[in-house]
Amino acid sequence: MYSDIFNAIKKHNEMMKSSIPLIASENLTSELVRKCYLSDFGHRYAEGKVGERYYAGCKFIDEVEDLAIRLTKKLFDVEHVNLQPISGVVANLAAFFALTNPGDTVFSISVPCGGHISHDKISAAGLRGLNVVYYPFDVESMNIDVSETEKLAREIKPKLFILGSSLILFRQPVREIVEIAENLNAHVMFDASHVLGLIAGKVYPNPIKEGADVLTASTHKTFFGPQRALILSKEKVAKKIDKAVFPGVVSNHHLHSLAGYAIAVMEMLEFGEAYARQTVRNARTLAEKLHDLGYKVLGEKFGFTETHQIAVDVREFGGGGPVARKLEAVGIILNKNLLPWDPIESTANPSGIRIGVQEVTRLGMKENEMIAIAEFIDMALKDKKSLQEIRKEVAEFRKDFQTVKFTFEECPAYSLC
Ligand code: DSN
Repeated sequence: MYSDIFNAIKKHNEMMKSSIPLIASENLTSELVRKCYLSDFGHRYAEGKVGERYYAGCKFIDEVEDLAIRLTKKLFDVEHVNLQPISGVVANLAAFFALTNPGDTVFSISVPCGGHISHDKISAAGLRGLNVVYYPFDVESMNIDVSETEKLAREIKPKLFILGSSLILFRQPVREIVEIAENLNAHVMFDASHVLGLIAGKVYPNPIKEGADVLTASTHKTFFGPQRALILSKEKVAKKIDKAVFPGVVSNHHLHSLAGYAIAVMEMLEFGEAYARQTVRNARTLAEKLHDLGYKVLGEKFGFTETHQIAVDVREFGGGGPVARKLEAVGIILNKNLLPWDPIESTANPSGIRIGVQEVTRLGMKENEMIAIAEFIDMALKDKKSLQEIRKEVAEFRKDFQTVKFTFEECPAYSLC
């Protein structure tokens, strides 16, 4: 029955309302963005570019896409923008088609070191027939080892350097990699899915300004958008990127969420800097508190984090699998995560957990709430109270944070059902 679907959504909303959402790849959209999802744009097709569509009836869709492109150029100060990829993996696949040929060697960050699956053989890079070599990686700084990379690059001569990660604690050495790439006549792309909102908010450097040729990103992690993606690039690769997106890997580009994305860019232009600053402050506060409570938070020598993320080695508590399940039982929702020393096969119970504070920041939480969250985690993992008792306290704590902030009209976090 159709009511089963709405009941499931209702129960999901109730669960989320009383929980602390800490998945680093998620966020909430404002009601203004959500309204766009319900519009007739979601029933239409608009293949092609603004003003050059293959379908009639697109003149108002053109207005929206044109404005979204202009605002995105303003926000990121870039030469070229393509807003048509419908997900981060699709954006990466398009970038690989534009910048490489099958059989080319590319550098990427391995999944245990934080890289995204689409940068690897099992996903988009493999589908393009690329030979993937992993960057030498320094665990202490949780970053690429530039000098070892330079030596290896001279040997293997990659055609593309892929930067950006799913577990990204610190600024990656874009300028240094660009210098290495220039000597080899190779391209550099940065997958900014996780840090797009931090780039928009000017707390994370813009990789295009640092010399990368292409930036791909999903638009819904630290950015305020619905689930879709974009590609920013220098003009010199613009034509190849556009062709790889359409007719390459995208047909229709989901126009209701494109309209929602346009609203999200306006929100970012207005509120992005305040939001990004608070997000990084929150991440540092939570990391420091967890460290004070005795947890093995990665990146200690470097201040734990420069992003929305924190990584914790939880092997002494049974590993990331049992820890994520126990925290879910008290209403703290996060994910188990591979850490650099983990074999790729250990995804069921890796060493770590990854924590993202971008969503709780959008709900209006600040430093004091980060300290409370660290204490809830500690209570649960050290069995200081029963799980039921902590679950109740988490729900009580969450009652004060039920609206989406950093938007033109503050709105309920969960609107359907
Ligand atoms: N795998 C997602 C993440 O959680 O980072 C992104 O696709």
